[in-house]
Amino acid sequence: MGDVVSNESLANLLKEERRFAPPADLAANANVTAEAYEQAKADRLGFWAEQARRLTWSTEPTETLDWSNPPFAKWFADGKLNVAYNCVDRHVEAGHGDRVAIHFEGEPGDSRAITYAELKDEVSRAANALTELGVRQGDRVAVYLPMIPEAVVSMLACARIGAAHSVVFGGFSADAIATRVKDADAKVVITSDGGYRRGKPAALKPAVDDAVSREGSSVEHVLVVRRTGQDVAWTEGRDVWWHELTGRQSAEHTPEAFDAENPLFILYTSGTTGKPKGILHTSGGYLTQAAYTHHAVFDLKPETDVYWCTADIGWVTGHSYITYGPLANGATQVMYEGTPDTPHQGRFWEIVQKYGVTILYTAPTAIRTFMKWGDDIPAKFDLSSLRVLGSVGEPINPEAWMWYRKNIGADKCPIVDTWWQTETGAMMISPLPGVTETKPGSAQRALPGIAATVVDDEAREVPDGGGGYLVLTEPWPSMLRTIWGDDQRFLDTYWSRFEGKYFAGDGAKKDEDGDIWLLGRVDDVMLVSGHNISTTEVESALVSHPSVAEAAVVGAADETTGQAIVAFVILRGTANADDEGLVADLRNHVGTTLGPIAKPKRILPVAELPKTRSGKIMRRLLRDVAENRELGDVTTLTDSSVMDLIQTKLPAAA
Ligand code: 6R9
Repeated sequence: MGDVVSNESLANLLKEERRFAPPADLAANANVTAEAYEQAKADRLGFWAEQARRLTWSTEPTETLDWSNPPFAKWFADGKLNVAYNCVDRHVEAGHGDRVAIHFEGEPGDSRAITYAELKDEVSRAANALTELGVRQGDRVAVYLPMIPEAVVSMLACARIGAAHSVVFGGFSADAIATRVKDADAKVVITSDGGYRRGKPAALKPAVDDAVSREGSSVEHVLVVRRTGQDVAWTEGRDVWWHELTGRQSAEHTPEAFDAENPLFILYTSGTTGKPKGILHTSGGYLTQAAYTHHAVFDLKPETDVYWCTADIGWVTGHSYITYGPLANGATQVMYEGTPDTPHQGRFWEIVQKYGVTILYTAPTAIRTFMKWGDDIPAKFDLSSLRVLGSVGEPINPEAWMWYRKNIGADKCPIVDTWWQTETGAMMISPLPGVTETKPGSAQRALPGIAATVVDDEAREVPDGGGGYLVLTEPWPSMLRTIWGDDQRFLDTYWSRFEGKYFAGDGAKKDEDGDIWLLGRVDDVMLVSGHNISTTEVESALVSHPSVAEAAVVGAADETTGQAIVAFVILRGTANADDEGLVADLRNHVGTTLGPIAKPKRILPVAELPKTRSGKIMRRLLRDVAENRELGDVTTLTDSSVMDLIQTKLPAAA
């Protein structure tokens, strides 16, 4: 599967005719206009060299890109900078020390505003603390924390001393921590006693204790933030309280300049098989693109905007669009610890209202959940401060897009559907809010300075209207530099499918205007009676039915058709799961929307779908269920009990 995405089949099942022009006032005052595309096209490297000047360099780079040993890129290689200085100190020096950097909202309702001046002190103390623990430039530090300001402070403290961080999702198990800590050879782990999740304190330190007590662990110290006050086991000599250690440090710390290619972080992506890949990002190029895209795609005005990205810090979205992009740009942002339904289903909208959020960045999975909860919930809050809405993580179904625009964006806010990956480091394909006439469900076109296209099996660029594989055809500043410790796997995974092009692993099509529509991972594409059908399109067709809140579609082995389409659906409030007529109705609805070939063979109503912590549906687990196989690796699931529930739905070999 996956290497057979042909032109005529994948493309153009779904017709979407709706168009939304940018609001006139936004367009008139936009940070970035259509000219940027022209400028970058005329001189791509010159364009990025200019964007690099958004940063403050101790030594200005004279060389933009060194591509002498592709695909191992060096950007701004002879430049030197300190990433934390760029995210914090320089804003204080520019007179913005009193500006709030982070409005922290804890799940239990505690809140804290941290100004740039305070952030500078905290990051400096933490940098001094890590230095006291023996961390040096080039070392690795693992971070296993809830969504609290110390997560951002920890990342910046590492950056400040030139050490690379490796953030591990607070929801992952001891096994996941152990393999990641070992692979990165981390010296220190920063964790907390626990965090608040669904109204209760949830312990974190026991998983770290378990992971670092294993044989051969490289970890010398565990630095523990006190968040919940719950009891923790303590290993003398190894464990250190954050508040004690940072409390006795000086708030002065002179940031040292490091090479642009100094490693900034490693972030592990699970992938579908094999051991997690440690994606390596470096400093100057990464920060340039994170800052530029945050400025351009959200039209950020640091003096007036209140920005909120709802991602977890353990996901790349949290790295680039909570920590690095917004802080490099001097933004004021909201950081929320908990879940969207604690203590009630209007919590997100209450937060938007409380802080006057102007830019909201969230994921399709969250939007579909809000749709399921009902329009009346956001309607109770004042959301009039919002002016730009973002989406990331999965293709956004046109129905969810329309709901987001209408119910959250008052039918006026532009939606920027941003396609990118852990590997790309920053946004690559997205509308620009003051420029693009948006189309529900399309990420549209490569950002200025980025080269993306869609190719067929033979690496030929498909014409407008065609479908195939998404590839990136020119290096970009925030590209991954390698897979930590495994250059060969880096080459094999991304650079060997199509010569000289980066293979993203996503299916995509181009519409008649040349705009790009993402169709999901190529591993998920189904082959039914010789036709490639994208899971995304069948799911979008199902979600466009008034009874369906969410859908996950997989291809299961089938004797006659090769694969048969099996759909798992979550119904909206009033729909009845035992209603035979409804299932027939849904099947016909897909038939009329996409064509008879796309009709699911089976439709199974379920209560929940298996998802990763970043909200992506784990289709391979559903495929295991649909094919009556034992489940594969479930360690990156948010909630593994979901699979038990789904399996009981499925009588063997139905
Ligand atoms: C940022 C992030 C990357 C994969 C990517 C694609 C999917 C992300 C998307 C999208 C369609 C979008 N993806 N954004 N698909 N439209 N706007 O999610 O990184 O966790 O590494 O996932 O997510 O399949 O290849 P990561």
